[in-house]
Amino acid sequence: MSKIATATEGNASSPSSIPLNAAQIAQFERDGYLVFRNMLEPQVCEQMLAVARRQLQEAQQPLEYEAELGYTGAPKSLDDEGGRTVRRLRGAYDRDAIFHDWARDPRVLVKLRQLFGEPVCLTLAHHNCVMTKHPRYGTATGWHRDIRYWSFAQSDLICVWLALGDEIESNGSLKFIPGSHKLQIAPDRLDELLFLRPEHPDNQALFAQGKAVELHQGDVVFFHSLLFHAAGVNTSEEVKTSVAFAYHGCSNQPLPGTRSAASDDIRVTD
Ligand SMILES: O=C(O)CCC(=O)C(=O)O
Repeated sequence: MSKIATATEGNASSPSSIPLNAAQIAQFERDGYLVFRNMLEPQVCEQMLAVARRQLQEAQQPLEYEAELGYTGAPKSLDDEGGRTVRRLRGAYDRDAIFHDWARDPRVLVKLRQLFGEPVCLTLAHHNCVMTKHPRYGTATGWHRDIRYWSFAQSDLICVWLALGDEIESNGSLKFIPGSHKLQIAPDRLDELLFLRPEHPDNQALFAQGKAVELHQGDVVFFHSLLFHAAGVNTSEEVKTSVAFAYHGCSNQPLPGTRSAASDDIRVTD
């Protein structure tokens, strides 16, 4: 369990969105992540889970399958046993109003506006998904920085990750290396997919600093796109389900000709 201080958002029916205090802003800058307990009401989380389960059942596209990623332990092809195990329900923003509304939730946006210090944009190029970690065929994710998914002028995006249920060690909770968003990492410490090489001697001390961050239904974690993080496998019987969106300051534009530039980018605050 993370030892970092956390905030409880409390009653979402209140129209006011609680801004970050100075200590939280300093904590995000130092550690690269910030946890908020109970930001979203249980009944909304349950509604999201019901939508996600139905869409999984119906295999509603666009989907990303474990077999397509090819991480260790993943089915080798879509036609192998477990080959249709879903990793991401992609395009969450357009899947259902409940995800769309969450991406624009004032409780999230007021905080992002403070952290970026400028108007906030939502990128639909990656994340923008319901993440599922299935028992058995759901794979562990090695230590990486999410910036590998995007191409922006500055590597300064923030992922907002919402837990729809328990995320604990036994079902593959997230682990973070606090402060690692500020580290310069020599290219030879990374593999071709930009994961920290498990066998590289210089990476061992870094792995030892990893902290598991347990989340429960309605908890939210913000983390910087340069923060190294990882997650384990799901040894429970239940699918672990989370919602992930990514944001950037609107002056930080996607690089022309990239996938980031080809996707919609939506200004979500003044
Ligand atoms: O395995 C997980 O749940 C972590 C997912 C993740 O960090 C990613 O796909 O970038």
